[in-house]
Amino acid sequence: MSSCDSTATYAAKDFKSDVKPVWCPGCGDYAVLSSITKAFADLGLKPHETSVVSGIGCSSRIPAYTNTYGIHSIHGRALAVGQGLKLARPDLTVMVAGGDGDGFSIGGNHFLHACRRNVDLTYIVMDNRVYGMTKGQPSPTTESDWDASAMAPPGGTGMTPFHPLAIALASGANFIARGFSGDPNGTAQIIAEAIRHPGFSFVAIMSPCITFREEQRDWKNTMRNVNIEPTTDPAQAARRLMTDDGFNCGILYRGNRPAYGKEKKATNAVSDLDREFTL
Ligand SMILES: Cc1ncc(C[n+]2csc(CCOP(=O)(O)OP(=O)(O)O)c2C)c(N)n1
Ligand code: SF4
Repeated sequence: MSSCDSTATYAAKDFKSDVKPVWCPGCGDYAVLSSITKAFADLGLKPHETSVVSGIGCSSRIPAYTNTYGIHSIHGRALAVGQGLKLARPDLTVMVAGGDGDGFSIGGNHFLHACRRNVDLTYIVMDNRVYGMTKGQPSPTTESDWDASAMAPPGGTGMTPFHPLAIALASGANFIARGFSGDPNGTAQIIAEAIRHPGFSFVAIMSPCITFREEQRDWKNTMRNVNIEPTTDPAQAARRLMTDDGFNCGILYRGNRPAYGKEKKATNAVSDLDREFTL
């Protein structure tokens, strides 16, 4: 990260690194990167007070492209790393980001427990309903009959897709929203609200993989903003989510559970750790 002035204000471009993304031209993740950097700037954050943590996947390359602290961690473990970082450094704004394979398949158990633990961080999943980086295998959010890739079984997996937002709600997530890469400004606003909200905030961003799911280009005709007041009632949110067709964008649930660790500050003093491990 280049040096930062703690009195300066930073624009979205200042949160982009000099590394040129290697994503396929037209990948939705370019717009998600812009929404994230716009949200950081709109909130008046500073690069040296912000961090982006990811797993592995095309979408998980995002820490390299942001001019903040960053950890490009291990496939499926981004939330474990991000929660540890936030507990050790509560002064940092922590964003965890990655794909649907990373977050809901190998990382699925971390997702459930991050929702209920409620550490104050924002989790962005760029959902393209496929494993992009490894060339087109079905992910937990892939439609059960999708078999357009040589990597998918004929006739599809036959498995009911994972419903990330409903699962987040059932697991205790405090802020649940859906964005679309085709609406970068609207998505930036949602991300900014998610960062502002105390506790674990989950934002699923529908972000087309135009290489392995070309038909997702059509999402621009199906995604819609729902201008509804976010509910604080989990039962109402559950009804909304279970009757939702997967294309409603906006903040769908905003709970008010206190964030984990507000009272229990993590200590990273070496003497305390030494004492804990003394036999
Ligand atoms: C432990 C481990 N298992 C498997 C892999 C192989 N792998 C790399 S990325 C990936 C899936 C990526 O899909 P997703 O998270 O949806 O991200 P996308 O590439 O679509 O953005 C897999 C299975 C790995 N790197 N490490
Ligand atoms: S393979 Fe798909 S997800 Fe990966 S960079 Fe290309 S378009 Fe994006």
